[in-house]
Amino acid sequence: MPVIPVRRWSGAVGALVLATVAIVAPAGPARAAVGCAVDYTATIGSHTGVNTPPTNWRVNGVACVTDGEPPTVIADPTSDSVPEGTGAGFRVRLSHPPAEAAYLGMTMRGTGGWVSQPVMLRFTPTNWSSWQGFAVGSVQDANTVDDVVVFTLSFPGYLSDTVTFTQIDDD
Ligand SMILES: [Ca+2]
Ligand SMILES: [Ca+2]
Repeated sequence: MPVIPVRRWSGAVGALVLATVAIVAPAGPARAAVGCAVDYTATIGSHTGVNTPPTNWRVNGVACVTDGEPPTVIADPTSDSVPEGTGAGFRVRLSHPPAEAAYLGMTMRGTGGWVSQPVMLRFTPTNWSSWQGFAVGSVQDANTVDDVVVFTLSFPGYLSDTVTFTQIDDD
């Protein structure tokens, strides 16, 4: 992991505040920042304090992570069974805050008849960690096939996630 030195920070004993930080990134093309959590240790006189890494740290506009994983769309559950003619659903959120609000991209691929809400889920720098629900329904069909549909959930700059629903056919 590259180490990017913090050139300047300021504070006052008794009210230590990380007021201004200048980050000098190595020259070269922008790359997804992985594992760029920031730790610092401050030693002032006889006092030593260690911070907790910020959750909204970004490098080159890309959200960093504190656990070594890249920003990702998180769906739950990622698979489920749906009795024919009934409903199910999933919930989704982001692993890290985005730089700006955007709509979740959603595509469906599979077989059989499925219905879903005519809504778009939007994530912002403030609601990114809150689960948002999405309902899906299996349509009654005349065949005896356990149809399957896969939802692919995408967000700009994030790894996608998928949710697979398998119909439990009742014919
Ligand atoms: Ca059927
Ligand atoms: Ca079927």
